[in-house]
Amino acid sequence: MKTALITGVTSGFGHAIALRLAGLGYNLVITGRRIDRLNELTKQLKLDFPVEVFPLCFDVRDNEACTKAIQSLPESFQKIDLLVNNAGLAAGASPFQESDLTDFDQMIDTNVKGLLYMTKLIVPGMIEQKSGHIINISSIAGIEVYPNGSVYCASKHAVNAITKGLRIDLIQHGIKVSSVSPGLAETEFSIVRYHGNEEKAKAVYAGLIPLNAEDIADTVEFIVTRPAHVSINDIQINPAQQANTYISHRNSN
Ligand code: NDP
Ligand code: 8X3
Repeated sequence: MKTALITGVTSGFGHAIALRLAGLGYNLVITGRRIDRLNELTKQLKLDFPVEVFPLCFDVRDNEACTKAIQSLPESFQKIDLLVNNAGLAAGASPFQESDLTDFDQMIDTNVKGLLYMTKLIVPGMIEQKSGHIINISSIAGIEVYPNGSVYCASKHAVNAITKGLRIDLIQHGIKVSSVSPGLAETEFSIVRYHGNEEKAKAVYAGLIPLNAEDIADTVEFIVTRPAHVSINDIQINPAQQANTYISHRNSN
């Protein structure tokens, strides 16, 4: 049986990806900061699927915490076949000059440095076993830059550069590296971005049917179920009503 480590399973994409991979028969290492949600998901996964699950509660911004968490894995969970770097966020949606530096730090530290810390910890094992797959959850924000999103977009552009670099450096070790770049998707993402303002968060999706977490789990399932000789490098997925960052066809009522 293969083992997948997914970061950020306490909500949204990560939660759906965990359930989907369990359905595909992966044993799981699941991570996040909210212990109650982590424990609840662990219980659900163990009840619903014949898989082993090991929850790890830590903040991906803290390299020491990441290292301790990975070192604490029991032997049966130490061989990671699939790493899904999903934990991430946008914080704030204001012009650069009006934005808060702590929001900048949080996005760069989570989306870029957290992803680097986790990848650095998992890659040596994959090199040793001469196989593995890393899926980075990026964003349409890694492809286009939109108003009031400079640092979030920068963080996801960085994710794309890291993805491409890893793909080049790890190919000799039989490790696949993929990215998934969703457009508008309704999870807790916008509530987090607007610091808990649910009205502003809801308005992001007004007049269109956004992607949902299951759509992203579908995409991850497609990527991991290709034959060994096929690598899905990058997938960009949008709601049917979103052409790009700037053009969405929204219903008027
Ligand atoms: P959610 O807010 O629903 O989920 C984010 C997850 O990331 C949570 O499980 C959260 O767990 C975890 N997380 C955030 N910060 C940290 C941290 N410092 N340490 C550990 N875990 C952390 O958002 P989504 O599911 O939508 O987002 C998942 C990924 O998808 C992100 O990388 C996001 O940028 C990307 N994305 C989202 C899109 C969208 O429109 N929704 C579109 C494109 C990409 P906890 O709080 O428990 O730590
Ligand atoms: C989240 C999607 O459009 O807000 O990554 O950048 S968007």
